[in-house]
Amino acid sequence: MTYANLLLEIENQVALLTINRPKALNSLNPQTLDELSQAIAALQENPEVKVIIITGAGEKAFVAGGDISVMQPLNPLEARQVARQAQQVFNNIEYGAKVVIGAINGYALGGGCELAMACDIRIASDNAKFGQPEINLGIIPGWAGTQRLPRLIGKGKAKELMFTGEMINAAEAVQLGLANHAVPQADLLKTAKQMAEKIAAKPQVAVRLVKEAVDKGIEMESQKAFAYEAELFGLCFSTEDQKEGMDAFLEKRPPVWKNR
Ligand code: CO8
Repeated sequence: MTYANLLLEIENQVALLTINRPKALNSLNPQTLDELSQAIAALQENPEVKVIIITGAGEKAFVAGGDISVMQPLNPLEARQVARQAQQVFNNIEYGAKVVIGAINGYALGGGCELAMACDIRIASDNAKFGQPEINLGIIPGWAGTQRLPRLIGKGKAKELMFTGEMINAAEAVQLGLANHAVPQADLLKTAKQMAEKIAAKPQVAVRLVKEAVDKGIEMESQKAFAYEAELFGLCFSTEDQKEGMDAFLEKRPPVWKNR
């Protein structure tokens, strides 16, 4: 499948999906969002892919937000529809089966920061800038930023970023827990691929269940979340990989995962 505004490479069970509109700093217009939706859905189903990396084309931007020229004339119902549409795409990233790593290679602003936050892990290059500058356009974040940002960094800091619209750099993002690591730009994709391959080499049912336990459990009241974790923990004991992992440990040999 080829896309007008995305590039896709698959190597060593890792898909590298690049948002490719560098002239508009990879801002997301409806076509790019549609393509992102299709590409994510296809990669979630592709048995050759275990981990997905999302990045932006060029050295300047991951994604500089929703395309402001497209948003400018929207009426309230259209704006609500655009908000729901992108939220759905980002939900398919956060709640989909595969691990998604954001390789944040520059500006991650507005909808770009919201896309980054839907990823499971964010690795930032040293030139990255994160922010929710919607306030400067007279709007609020509409692609779940008001919800994912406080969940990631706490209410106070999230409100400060959204009230002021100020950008933070990669080191500040790491300090706040918005990015997992900051690396030199030249090392960004190598670091993301190494992490992706490390995760791809783990037993995939357990990887998926970690993701489900965290993403669904965090939305629940704690006693229900503990019970949910116990259910998923029990489910691990229906897999061949649980037997293999424990046999291998006791036999003092490396495990051979079957991913089932
Ligand atoms: N939308 C459309 N075009 C953009 C965007 C954007 N978000 N960001 C940059 N561009 C375009 C510029 O217009 C410019 O185009 P051209 O060359 O044709 O004039 C080109 O990209 C390069 O940008 P700049 O010349 O501005 O580059 P600078 O290095 O001077 O500045 C910045 C870089 C600081 C990133 C600057 O471009 C900027 O401030 N961009 C806007 C950032 C922003 O406000 N993002 C949030 C947008 S709102 C959003 O994401 C909300 C999503 C939820 C919507 C809910 C549904 C309705």
